[in-house]
Amino acid sequence: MKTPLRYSDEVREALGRGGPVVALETSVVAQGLPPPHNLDAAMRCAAAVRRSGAVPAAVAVLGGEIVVGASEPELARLADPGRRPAKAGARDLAALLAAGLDAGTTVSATAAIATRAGIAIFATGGIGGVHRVDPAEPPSGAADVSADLAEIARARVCVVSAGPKAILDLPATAEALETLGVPLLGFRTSELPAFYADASGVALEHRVEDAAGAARVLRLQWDALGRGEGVLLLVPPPDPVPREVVETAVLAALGQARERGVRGKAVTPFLLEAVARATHGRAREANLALLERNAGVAGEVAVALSAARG
Ligand code: PSU
Ligand code: MN
Repeated sequence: MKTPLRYSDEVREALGRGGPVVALETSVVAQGLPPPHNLDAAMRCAAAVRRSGAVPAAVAVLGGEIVVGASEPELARLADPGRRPAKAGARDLAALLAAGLDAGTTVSATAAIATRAGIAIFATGGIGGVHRVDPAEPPSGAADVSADLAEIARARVCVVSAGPKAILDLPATAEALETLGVPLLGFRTSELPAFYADASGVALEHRVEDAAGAARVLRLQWDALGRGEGVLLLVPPPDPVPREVVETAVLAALGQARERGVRGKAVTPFLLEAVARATHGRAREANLALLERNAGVAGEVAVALSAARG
């Protein structure tokens, strides 16, 4: 059976010559941001990758096919909530393909597809992680942990993000990543960035000062040491919101999610939208800016890695 992957001409050509390519996730388009911000963000990310000298490859599931290098009309189709695109984690891919559906790909699905496609670098806004536990609930032992974490641990990709989303339990997410053996690299920072918040309070042991420094660590991790884990490159958000402002909005959002009984895949999109509303759009502005910044840094790292590997 052949892999149901369809490449854009530009992406196929770039991969064929070992050129720099950056995969972009699209759950942020299909679920993470409302129109018109979602398509706008996708176009801004693609442009940022190009400015760095790399080729953008938006990844999506469209009509039962995995597209690597989705076109603007294809992204517009995904950005239309009326078409009810699914949210694809890595485990959903086979079933969604069999059903012939459309889906935005989360970090976990994008990591799995990038590995399959031979793309080493990908950009997102914030990764999923360990959700906060409701202190009012009895401990059930069934914590909500994003599939992003386990998938990054088994995919040889560098995920460029502004850290785990601020709606999460950041210290617990950092601990989970340590257990999974995923290296954390600060990009000119020694503190774990907190998505759109300006601080997390979680220290980072390792940092790099530029894209060449990041590429050196990636080559040591994968080429020299033969490690199979992905690497998280953590880029501070360019236009952050004060931590206290985010925290107040997150607590209110968590309360609303609890009242409405929001569960499963709907939790993250619900919380992001509630925080955007509670901050009068301020959090969304920060989200859009960091998405573009991460795509640009990912492009620089892809260029450096492709040059170093010759
Ligand atoms: N970054 C953003 N907005 C998003 C996401 C990332 O700025 O919506 C998406 C990513 O696709 C990530 C997903 O994988 O949110 C996490 O969802 P969950 O917590 O349900 O695993
Ligand atoms: Mn979850």
